[in-house]
Amino acid sequence: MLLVSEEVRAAIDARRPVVALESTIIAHGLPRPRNLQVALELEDAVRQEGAVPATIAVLDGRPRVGLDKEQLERVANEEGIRKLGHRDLPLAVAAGVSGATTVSATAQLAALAGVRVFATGGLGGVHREWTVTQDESADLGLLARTRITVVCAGVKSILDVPATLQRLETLGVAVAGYGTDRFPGFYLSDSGHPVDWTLRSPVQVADVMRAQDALDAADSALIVANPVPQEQQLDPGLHARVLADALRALEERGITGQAVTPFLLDHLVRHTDGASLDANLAAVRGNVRLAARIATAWTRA
Ligand code: PSU
Ligand code: MN
Repeated sequence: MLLVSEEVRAAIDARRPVVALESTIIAHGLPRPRNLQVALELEDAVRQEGAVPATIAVLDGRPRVGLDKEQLERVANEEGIRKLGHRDLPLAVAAGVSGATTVSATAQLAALAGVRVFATGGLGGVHREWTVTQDESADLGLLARTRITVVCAGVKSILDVPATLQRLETLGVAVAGYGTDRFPGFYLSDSGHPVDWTLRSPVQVADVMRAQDALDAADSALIVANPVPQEQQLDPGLHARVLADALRALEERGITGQAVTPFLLDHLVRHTDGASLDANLAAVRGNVRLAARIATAWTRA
């Protein structure tokens, strides 16, 4: 049922480095037409680092690992393309529809295909107002039982970051800062919260992955939290103001469920004159390059 592109299949079989990329960020996380450019640019960045990109999505009911340019264009431009978490995958397949995959769905399909390293922007997590809405991204539960290494700039700052870190602890998901002892804040280099572990090279990350395979029977993930460079972060004062605004607008409009994250991200882009987009892109670019280097160290391990 899973369609793995020829290039990705050949790389997996030859144990050459592959990096999985999600498609929700393209379809629902970035404004058009910039989104297609970014999708192509991220694939390029993976190649420049000597790895093979495997962007993941569902097209006409077929989950695909590795998209060609035309398929990437569909993800970026198709009107009404759905957002699919992992629970949606069987429903989308049976209905024959197309959808972009979130972190949870992408991680599930990547693991199924045998891709071990995955890069994204920021993970989903526990939303503010959780006590009322019970809104916690399915990303967390899936990462608790999927053997994959996710390189991200922490969790999205629109979330309740300390609550999300606590959930990751409870769920038994390993978290390490990359070159930092601070948990990154997506648009910001530092979320204001510490991490217990710091990794400083792709080889060190690969060592942890090997140890996971030897010791962890739960098949949980490894989160490598890689901060956006400080000179490219969003101005923290602007971030705080616009985010407060965005959260107010969310409540006023009564937006819930899957629409919450895209609404907040879009609000930040529009009310920071694109500065949040620049920070988001800087973070994703850094993550994609690091993921390629980790995948390389992993295939050599
Ligand atoms: N990171 C980004 N932009 C995004 C997302 C992550 O830089 O749009 C997406 C991811 O696909 C993540 C999803 O899995 O947002 C979380 O959505 P929700 O909160 O509805 O689970
Ligand atoms: Mn949610």
